[in-house]
Amino acid sequence: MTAGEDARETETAPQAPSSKQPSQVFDAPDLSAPNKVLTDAETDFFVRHGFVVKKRLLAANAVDAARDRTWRHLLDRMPMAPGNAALRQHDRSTWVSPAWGTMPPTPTDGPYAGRAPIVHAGATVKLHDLGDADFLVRLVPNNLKVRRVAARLLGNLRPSCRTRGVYALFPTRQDPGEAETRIADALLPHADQVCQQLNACAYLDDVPPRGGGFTVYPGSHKTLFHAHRFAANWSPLPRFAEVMRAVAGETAPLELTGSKGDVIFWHGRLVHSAGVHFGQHIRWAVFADFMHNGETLSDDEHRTLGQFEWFKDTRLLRNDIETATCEGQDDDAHREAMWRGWRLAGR
Ligand SMILES: O=C(O)CCC(=O)C(=O)O
Ligand SMILES: [Fe+2]
Repeated sequence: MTAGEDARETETAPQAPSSKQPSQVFDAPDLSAPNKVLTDAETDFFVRHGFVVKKRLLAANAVDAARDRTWRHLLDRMPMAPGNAALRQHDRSTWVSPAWGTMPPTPTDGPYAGRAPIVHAGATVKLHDLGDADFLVRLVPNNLKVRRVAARLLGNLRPSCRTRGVYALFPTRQDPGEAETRIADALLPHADQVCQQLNACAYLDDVPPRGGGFTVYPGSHKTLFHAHRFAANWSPLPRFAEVMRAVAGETAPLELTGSKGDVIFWHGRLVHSAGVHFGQHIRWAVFADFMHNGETLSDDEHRTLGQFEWFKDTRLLRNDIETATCEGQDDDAHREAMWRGWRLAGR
């Protein structure tokens, strides 16, 4: 497996969309209201499309401080290729197509087994080892404003101990005109593994159009929900690959532009991709996971199932709901199955 595959494709199921729709730049509507954790319009948007954006939910000064700390970590830990100019936080010319040095191979045992602490593939860098840093856990999953929204959607949350880390997309040297013709090819639509109920993607800096914004396939959470045997646990049915191909071939994905401090809440079954990027900025995003506080499998049980992903804050549920029970039933039964146990179902 090449470094590129390691970074961008191990999240994915066995899926190889034969044709893909290009993404459309999307500035999500602000459906919030003062003093409301979540308005009905926001909940309805989430139910319908599988995501909702809470604009500037994180305090700007806390985000700036987190980005500075992330830079320090990056400069500390990332080797540059011999002869490549050093990366500098305040010199944008050094951000373009950085040539990273060689990293040690992915550990096969120990705390980082299965996924390197830092993964880089070309312009993508995933700082997983920063994922449990206090400042990040406080900024995103344990931030009261974030947690209230997650709880309003999902209900009783499992305590959060980490994020997946900071995912940076660096600018590359390319001709925007030419890049424009390759938008669909640049996308890697996929669904994540382990236990997927609710996720957050928080922007640590502004994300302009075609600047790598998190890209979602609206409505795909409903289709993908029924392509799994269980409601939350990774359990693709035989038709999964075909369903993925249909989503990638037929759904116009939305590239979410945004501002520093925006938080995108997305349903765990939503098909998504890192966004196309031919801008000059670095796309900085923190990914976090939320799930119900139910009984989960042990780490060893996850290893046996090939589902141990140390950098995520989810675990397989021991008593997950079987989705197949609503097979052949009407739309209401499907809807009921999909939101069973979620707080939003009983609002
Ligand atoms: O960086 C992104 O925008 C997406 C990353 C992603 O989907 C993943 O790592 O599973
Ligand atoms: Fe993903």
